[in-house]
Amino acid sequence: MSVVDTLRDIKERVESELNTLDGSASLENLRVKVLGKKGELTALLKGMGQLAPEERPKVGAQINEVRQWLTARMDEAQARIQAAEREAALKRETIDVTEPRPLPKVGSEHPITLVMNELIECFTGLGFDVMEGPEVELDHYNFELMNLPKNHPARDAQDTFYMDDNIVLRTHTSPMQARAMLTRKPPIRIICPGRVYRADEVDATHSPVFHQMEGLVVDEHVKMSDLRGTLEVFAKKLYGEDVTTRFRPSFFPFTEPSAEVDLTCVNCHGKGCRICKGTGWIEVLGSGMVNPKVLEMCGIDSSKYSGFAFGIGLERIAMQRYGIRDMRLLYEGDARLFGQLR
Ligand code: 2U9
Repeated sequence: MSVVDTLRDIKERVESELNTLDGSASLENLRVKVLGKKGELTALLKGMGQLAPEERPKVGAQINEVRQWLTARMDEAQARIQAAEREAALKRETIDVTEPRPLPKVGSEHPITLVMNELIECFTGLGFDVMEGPEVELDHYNFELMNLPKNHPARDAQDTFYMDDNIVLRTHTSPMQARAMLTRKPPIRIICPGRVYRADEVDATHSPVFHQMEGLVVDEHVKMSDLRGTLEVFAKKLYGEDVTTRFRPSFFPFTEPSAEVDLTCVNCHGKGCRICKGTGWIEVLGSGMVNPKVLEMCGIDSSKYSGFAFGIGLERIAMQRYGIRDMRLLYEGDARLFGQLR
């Protein structure tokens, strides 16, 4: 076949192959096969040695012309193929923002936090301030000012963790109330929520770390009926209008007189059931009139002022409210439990 025929043949073949290419890889193969170092066109150039010297310039020019033509056609094809490939990739990789996907797992606030916030809401609505303070306390604030001198038998019930003889993990948030009395003038109306500690064994109803909220009111003419009225409002806000309170005599060194406060059982509304062990009442908190000795130790004139105080264990409220039977569940952080609570 003459060089001219071969060139025509190559042009026709390349032309038809360019129309049926299925991607940039096969275009590259074609380019190498025709224009590469060992390609068909290079072979033709190498074969020119066998031609008559006078024919060489003409044939050389023809081969170069075809090379330029082929290069231009392949560049065109490359641009076309790359555009198509980009288009296909865009289609393939498009994100469908309307496609439903699994919802992220959402937890909730901890049951203790839920209860604490609810109580704070209730008491701030009644005009109480919130006061927080250190969990590591001086023995003086935690015990002495609360009328629990060293060797007092009631210290047994509030055994705690001693850093040294004078520094303890607080057993109640009462030290903050002592600080309030020492630094403020009556009228004082505060609640002190927070974490407290006792040297207790862990079981379904006890933990060495737990939470409470204490309240304190000091003013002129504060009476036990003010305590009862305040706790009645609290009971109804928290559990509903048909709930009422029952006071039973009790003892705390820091209050005199002292009372345990029961609320109508929310489960049976006072009829008696398994939850209230048939009594119709549920024990919820402790309270009393602030012991005049405590007032005096905290710099308040007990002949002019009186006060009431109460203490609420938050774990117990959370367990009643959310039907949690074992206190340990509150500290395990299992999202399956907390995810259910709102
Ligand atoms: C001052 C004077 C008196 C706080 C009080 C209780 C009764 C009480 C318990 C409730 C459940 C502790 O968390 S609990 O186990 N507390 O029964 N707390 S009166 O009395 C005070 C506080 C501060 C200055």
